[in-house]
Amino acid sequence: KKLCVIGLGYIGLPTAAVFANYGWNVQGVDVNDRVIETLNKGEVHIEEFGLATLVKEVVSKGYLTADNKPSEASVFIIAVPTPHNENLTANLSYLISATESLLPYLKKDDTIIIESTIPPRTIDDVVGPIISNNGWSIGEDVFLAHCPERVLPGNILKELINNNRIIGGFDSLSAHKAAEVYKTFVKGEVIETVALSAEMAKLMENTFRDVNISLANELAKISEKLNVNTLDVIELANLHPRVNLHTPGPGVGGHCLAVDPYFIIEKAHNEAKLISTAREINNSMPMYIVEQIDKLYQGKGHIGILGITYKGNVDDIRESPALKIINELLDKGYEVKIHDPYVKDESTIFKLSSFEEVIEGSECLLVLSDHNEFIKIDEEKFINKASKPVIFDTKNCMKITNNDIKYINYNNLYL
Ligand code: SAJ
Repeated sequence: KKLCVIGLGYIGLPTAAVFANYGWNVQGVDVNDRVIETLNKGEVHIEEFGLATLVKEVVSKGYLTADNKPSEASVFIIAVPTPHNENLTANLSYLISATESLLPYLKKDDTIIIESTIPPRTIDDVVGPIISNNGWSIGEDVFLAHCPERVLPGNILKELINNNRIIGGFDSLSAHKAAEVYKTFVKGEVIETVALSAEMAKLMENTFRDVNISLANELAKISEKLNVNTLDVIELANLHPRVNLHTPGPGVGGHCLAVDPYFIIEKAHNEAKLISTAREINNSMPMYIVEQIDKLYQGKGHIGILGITYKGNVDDIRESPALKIINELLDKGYEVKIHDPYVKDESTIFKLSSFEEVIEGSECLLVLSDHNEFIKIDEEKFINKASKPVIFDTKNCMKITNNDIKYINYNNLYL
């Protein structure tokens, strides 16, 4: 059983490692030589809970190897990024070149699976034709399916195995073939459907979450007008058995929620009104946070940033609202120091500092990611070193006990 995984990022690498752990002979392919070198040493280039141990094990046993081009396999899985272009349409160039790269190695009865998130109709209109134009009859000679990944960064290894899996076939035999592949380790349900439904379901999952978060962010803005304690309201409303308001924050980041809704908007611009508005609201939040800082500090002061990743306990800063907030604060003339225990210096243009450096002389600690490390901080040290011990916790993640610290979150921001 030979499997080739093209794209060794946040999804491809854990997927390759899990298949290798379940008895597949896996070849990982990436265009980045550093990724290949690291992996062949049994090491990982991304931070994900449990991944380093698993990779070390499967590489040392010889079940997982990495290379810069595919080779023959019975199953090909493509997990390359689908970023958006400047005009917010999907950039399918990595997906197209990954598909083309496997054509020379394709043989009868092979299965090709696209895990990358894609706009509706991409399997039928883009990937399918690349394969059939090469002389293959899909559903007879070779098989093609979209099996969108739905795992939560930070909990990927567990969710890969336990979540339900949607298998969208180009045709029903393709769906069946791809389902068999995932049944090697998926404990959740493996549901066969058509490619278009799988594409749309994946996008709607993230869009649902984005719209729901925008509702919470809108509530935060309404609360400012009405002097309402936002977080209390959400907690109370969520006591209703059929209500699940999400949580307001500094904006929505990451490579999924902040990107995927545009794939629907691109294909149904006039109809996707609520989805577009939700994106606008969530995109407005970084500026909204800066406005709150301005109200408190009128454009000058030392702001210490805690956390720049798009969410807690991950090292990913893609589309992170923190980056916009920091740039804006710097433009306005604030002195900004930044601490993030998950981010390596080389992955950001900003200079990173230790917690001690950040609190030194700070007028305000602005919390932008809910890392576990921030739940409890050394409050005494903060009080002693800060110029004013104020915390603005946009993620409502801290437990502050000392009353000498002025602690602000969405509950008391406007009081
Ligand atoms: N956020 C809020 N308020 C909330 C929840 C999240 O502001 O109540 C923010 C986070 O801080 C972050 C962003 O939203 O900036 C996205 O974080 P997330 O934890 O909601 O999701 P991701 O992007 O890490 O992963 C999502 C997941 N999708 C769903 O839960 C529907 C995951 O299951 C998908 O596999 C992943 O997108 C993906 O790859 O598509």
